Amino acid sequence: MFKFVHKRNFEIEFKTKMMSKIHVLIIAASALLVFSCNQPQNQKSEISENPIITQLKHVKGEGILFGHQDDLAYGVEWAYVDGESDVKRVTGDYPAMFGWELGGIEQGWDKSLDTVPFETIKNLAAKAYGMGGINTFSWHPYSVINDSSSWYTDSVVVKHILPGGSHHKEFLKDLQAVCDFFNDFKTVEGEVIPFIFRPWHEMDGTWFWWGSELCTPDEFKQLFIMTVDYMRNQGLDQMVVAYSPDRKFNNEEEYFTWYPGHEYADILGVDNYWDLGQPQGWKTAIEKLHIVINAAKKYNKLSAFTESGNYMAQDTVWYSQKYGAVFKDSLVQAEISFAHVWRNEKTAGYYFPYAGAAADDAAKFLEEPYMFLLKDFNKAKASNK
Ligand code: BMA
Repeated sequence: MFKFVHKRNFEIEFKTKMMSKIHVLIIAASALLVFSCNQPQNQKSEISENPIITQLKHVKGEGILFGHQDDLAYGVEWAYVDGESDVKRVTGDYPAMFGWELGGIEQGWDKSLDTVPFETIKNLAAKAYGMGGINTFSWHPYSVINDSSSWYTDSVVVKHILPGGSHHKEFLKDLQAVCDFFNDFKTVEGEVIPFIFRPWHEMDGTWFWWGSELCTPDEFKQLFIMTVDYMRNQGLDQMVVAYSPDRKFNNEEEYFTWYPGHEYADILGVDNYWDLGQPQGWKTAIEKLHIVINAAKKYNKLSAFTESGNYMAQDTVWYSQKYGAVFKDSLVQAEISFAHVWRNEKTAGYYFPYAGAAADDAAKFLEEPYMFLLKDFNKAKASNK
């Protein structure tokens, strides 16, 4: 079993009135040396970081993990073909990150709202883990207030599902279904599989019932905290949490408007489709990522471009020249951990090109040495820095 301990920042204040700064430094350094020499080895091993965090830190600056939603389950021209993947068809390799959707699990459905059976998700995600990949999960639940989808924005929901709210208990049943899924997400040998959970994303937008027009920042934070606390109390220590607003912020303060606090987020992300659809929009996308990166650096978090994609390959040079332009930026290359694009579905729309000129363009972008597919990621993990 893993034992994960969340790191906290320790601050030490030195009183400098009576002593010179150099004097203080010498004393502090000697004290640290004596302290660390006296620590028994087993005390260190108790603090073990989540393996996803360790891996992402290890490859940071070397490569950005490319991710794709539902990649192993279906593509535009196929579904449930063992070993198949649109990213692999186009590039010759699997993505390094695999995204999955849990919406519908709270309804007691066998399949997600994107029609993938939950058992299949579990098996394919375990397979992805076995191949060396990282899994990230989103959840677009129906609301317990009106039994409508995440995209139904005619009713206030959040405040009613918080502790003390009229539908709190009902919501916890929904959350329990998510916990049950993760508690059963293991390898065939019964090993717990670490995963990223990215709940309540794009809250700064207005298209979800947890969006900015239907709850206050404080209510949203309570929702996020309640969700993560509940899941951690279920023993899901293998979970890494991502905070992932849409692109509607212009500075760090705005970025953190909905932030639940450092204890509740390991990865600072941003979803951004919009800017990359605008002329020169990649410049804006970089600006947004810089805000995320600088915040992550300040608070010792990882940063990620948590969602994007080009709808139906409408722009055949989007991958190399729009999205691709973002990752040419040196700060982005040095700091961003992963870049995830949305699913490939024929009628709902695909976001990674599966054939033709746009697919060649995506392949070209993914040949960049700093974009990691699965083999690149596995190779980098194996190397000692
Ligand atoms: C959206 C679309 C929907 C899908 C939802 C949840 O962006 O792809 O078709 O149901 O995400 O995955």
